[in-house]
Amino acid sequence: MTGNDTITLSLDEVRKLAERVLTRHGLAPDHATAVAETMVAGERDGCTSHGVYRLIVCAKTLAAGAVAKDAVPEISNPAPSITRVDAKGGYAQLAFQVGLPSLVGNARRNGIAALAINNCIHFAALWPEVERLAEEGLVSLACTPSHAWVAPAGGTRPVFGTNPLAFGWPRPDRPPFIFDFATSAVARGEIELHRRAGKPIPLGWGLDSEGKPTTDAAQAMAGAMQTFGGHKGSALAAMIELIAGPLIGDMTSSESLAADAGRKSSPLGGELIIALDPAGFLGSEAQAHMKRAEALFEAITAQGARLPSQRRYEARERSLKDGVSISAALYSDLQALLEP
Ligand code: NDP
Ligand code: PYC
Repeated sequence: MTGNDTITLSLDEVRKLAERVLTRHGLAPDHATAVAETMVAGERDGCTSHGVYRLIVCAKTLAAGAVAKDAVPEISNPAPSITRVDAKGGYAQLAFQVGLPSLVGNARRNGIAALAINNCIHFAALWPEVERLAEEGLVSLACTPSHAWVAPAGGTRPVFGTNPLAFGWPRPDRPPFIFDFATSAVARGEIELHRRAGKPIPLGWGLDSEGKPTTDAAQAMAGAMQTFGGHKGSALAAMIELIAGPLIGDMTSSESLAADAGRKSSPLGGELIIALDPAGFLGSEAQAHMKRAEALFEAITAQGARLPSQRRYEARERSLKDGVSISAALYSDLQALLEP
């Protein structure tokens, strides 16, 4: 359906469009299915910085030869609770699917387990992964570096990636408690969407090339993005560089940007996912203690504050019923990606 400035698509139409664009650019079908699904999820849940707009980024990354289009992820278990998946230069989504059963099995056996994904191209939101683990009854954390675009608090030159951190907590008879955000003030994708729409960005998101605060999206992208929460976001960004970089034998965001060699492709490197099984900590008392967490959520919502993921679940409900609207300009750019 077409409005003046927007096009409404069913989720199935979004999925087909994403798969067609990805396969048209040479991505193998198993990767295309896995990658498209995360874009559908992003669009469906109103997380547009990681929805179908990412097809433009994928097309550029595929055309630059920066991603292995038919990589076969290789799984190993270097220690009893640790799963490693070498993505072999392919997108992270399929590598996650390959590592998931081992991560879940190890967490159930040992109470805590980790999955290190190495050598992957990563452009995706992390909440689909922690949400998937919550479906298994597991608490989890996920993080990944990206490209060095973000200045440390007090500095003016990029060192960190936008380094997202996601957390998932299963809830009895309800969707899980999930948060997932960049440790920069906002994801770079959000700044790019402002640039595309010709909209200014709020102060606090970025600095221009001379280190001065700017409201110009293009200048912030050319200069340096800022961390959220000053020194606190800066420390978390550093932690993510370390635990999803050197700790798992993979790249920091600076190394990823250097490896990109100016191609402007998606980040290359690793991701760390940690899963905790309440039953491993609590045995037969797990359910009773997990129920106690509900009082915490109630104390938040009872005063009119909202839980992270609440907006996303509401958006999901609407999208499942009515489909999603994307701007006519973006739709036209996506159609252009299908041209020979
Ligand atoms: P936001 O700053 O929008 O923060 C998103 C999180 O905060 C969501 O969990 C959101 O819940 C929650 N939230 C927002 N507002 C409120 C509120 N008022 N009260 C309670 N909770 C709130 O997102 P970012 O721009 O930082 O990140 C967007 C996405 O980008 C993430 O999914 C992240 O994984 C992805 N990303 C990926 C990168 C990569 O390298 N792969 C790099 C950087 C980011 P809700 O969804 O319900 O609004
Ligand atoms: O939006 O910051 C971002 C981002 C980086 C890599 C994937 N998304």
